[in-house]
Amino acid sequence: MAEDKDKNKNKGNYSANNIQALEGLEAVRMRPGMYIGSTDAKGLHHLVWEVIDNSIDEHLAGHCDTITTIIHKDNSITVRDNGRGIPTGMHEKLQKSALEVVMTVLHAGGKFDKDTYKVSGGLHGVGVSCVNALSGYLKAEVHREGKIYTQTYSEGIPTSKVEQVGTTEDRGTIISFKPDATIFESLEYRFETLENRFKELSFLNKGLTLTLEDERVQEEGKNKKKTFHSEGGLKEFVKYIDSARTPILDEPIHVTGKEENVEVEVAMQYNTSYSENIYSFVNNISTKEGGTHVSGFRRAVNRVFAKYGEDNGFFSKLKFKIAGEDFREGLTAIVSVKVPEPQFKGQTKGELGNSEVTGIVSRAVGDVITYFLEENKALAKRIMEKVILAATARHAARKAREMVQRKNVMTGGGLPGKLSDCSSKDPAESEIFLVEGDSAGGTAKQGRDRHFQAILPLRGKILNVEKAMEHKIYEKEEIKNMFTALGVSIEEKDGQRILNTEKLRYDKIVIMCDADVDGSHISTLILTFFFRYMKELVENGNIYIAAPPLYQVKKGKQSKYAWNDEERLAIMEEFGGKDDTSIKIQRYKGLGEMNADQLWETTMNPEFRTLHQISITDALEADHVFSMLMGDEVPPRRAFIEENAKYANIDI
Ligand code: 0RA
Repeated sequence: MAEDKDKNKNKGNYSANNIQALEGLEAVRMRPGMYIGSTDAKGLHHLVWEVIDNSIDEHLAGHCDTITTIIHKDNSITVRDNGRGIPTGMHEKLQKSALEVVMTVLHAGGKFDKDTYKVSGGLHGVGVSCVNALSGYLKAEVHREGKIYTQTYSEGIPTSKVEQVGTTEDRGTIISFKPDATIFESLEYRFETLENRFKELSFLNKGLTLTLEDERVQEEGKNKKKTFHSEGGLKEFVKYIDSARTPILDEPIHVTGKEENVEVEVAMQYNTSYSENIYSFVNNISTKEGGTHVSGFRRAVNRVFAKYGEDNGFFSKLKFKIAGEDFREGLTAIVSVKVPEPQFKGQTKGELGNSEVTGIVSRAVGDVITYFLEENKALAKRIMEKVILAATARHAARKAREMVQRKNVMTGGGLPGKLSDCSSKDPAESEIFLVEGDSAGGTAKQGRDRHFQAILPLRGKILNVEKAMEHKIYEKEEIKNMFTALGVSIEEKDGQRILNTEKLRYDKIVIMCDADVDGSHISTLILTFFFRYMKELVENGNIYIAAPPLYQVKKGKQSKYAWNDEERLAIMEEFGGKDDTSIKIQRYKGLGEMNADQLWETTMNPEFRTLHQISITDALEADHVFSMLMGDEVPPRRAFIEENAKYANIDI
């Protein structure tokens, strides 16, 4: 935070006539929602925020270090601060005490006078007069220049004159109010709600002590009471947020700066998690939707870390570009700015719009992290390693997917060269055979009915999806071909991968492999692939396994196929018994041993073939079998990447 002196340098002497009277409080009571958001529990608590904001402004102006809030038994509230006290002198234009003006004129409070208040705390900025209008009873007590003044109100209307009621050595303002029961749906204050905000405010305003006392609840014979105070400010805030995480830096990086009356304070820490947590505030108000201050912060982080990484050769082995988000994996940061005239945008007005703030934050943060990296080479290296890790993981999976899909789009659905497509464009009648090996592929191409049957030869072994991470999968020609040929794509919705099957080109996808051990291994592989990457197709019943015969049994011109030994023996019996030497048996070692006609007859012709439709349980089983075959479980992402990154070959 800036020096107090600096802050008050241009501060003109406040006098009662600085206060601009604007409009009556009738409007506030007519439409409370317009001023405090709502009349439910949220609006009820908003009254406290409004009063507190005024006291915080006093703190920001360097005149107040303690704010005490009491929840009374009847749910009325008292907020006391040790600021300068609301001025009590005569307001010349209105011929009233400034205190009365501040309390009864909407938007008075001095906040509209830029010279008087540099920083306004309230997002709504409606001021204490709104609280007054919405209170059945309110009492303002001012300790100022050795005297105590009070005035009471009901529904915002004075019920007494401003009176001097005594003398004092203290300074400050005490506001007591009871929310109007005819306006609020709920009158019950929640200790935790106030507590959470006070805790946040103590971090955001280091050195300020906030106390919350609840007269409704007794603890150890006394009122429940909590005090919030932070000397570390945002640094402590970051530690508090990250208390369940493992930090990477010894201490959070801390940034303070001031430019064009915009104050910037940032604290940031890296932890070993994968999530990004950026909290932002404008004039102590949380900006849930971010805005120009958060953009400025992100810009600085991206710019400085990217430059540091490049200048120091950290990224030289990378075959891809690092993205902004890679610098923010495992980053917790609080970005707090104080802006004299904040402009809020967005649906909930939770986004800062002032464009000049981006550059101001970016410069302040950029300078500090540049310096930090130069001064802390070892930590800088750790951060860079983390960035590379994040980038590798992100890039790998996402880019691989994108590539497959981009290619799809670029080629306008251009089909893989290896695909022998069918002539029908109607998915309902179309089938695709995924055939193990080029030679069997060739046979299938000759044997098929080209009207509705497409052939895509695959080298099945290539689909070893067990050891490869998702990204590796997409680098393989076979996989890309599969996506393109089928016309499906993976999309991300809310971080969830979903398969878009709207453009699926074939309703039947038939895996056709040799009927031997190898062949079954390959079907398992392909099935596992579908299970893991195109589960939707399995669920929809699009996946089939073809069943080529194992034997051909011949006698003279007679010929029959057998799918197992039992069938073979039965056919042999039929042809004259197993001792008949004229019976010839051919065992098909592979699809390639069949000619095109045979393959058509036995395996592809819908009239005679048997297709085994794959259910999700089959696929699950395949997945399980496969995992067993290949040994251990799919290694967790991090372990996997670390293991591979060790070999300095980031191209995984
Ligand atoms: C107007 C002008 C000044 C202070 C305040 C209002 C003020 C309002 C509240 C509400 C709760 N606590 C408050 N403390 C101060 C500036 C006074 C000066 O220049 O002396």
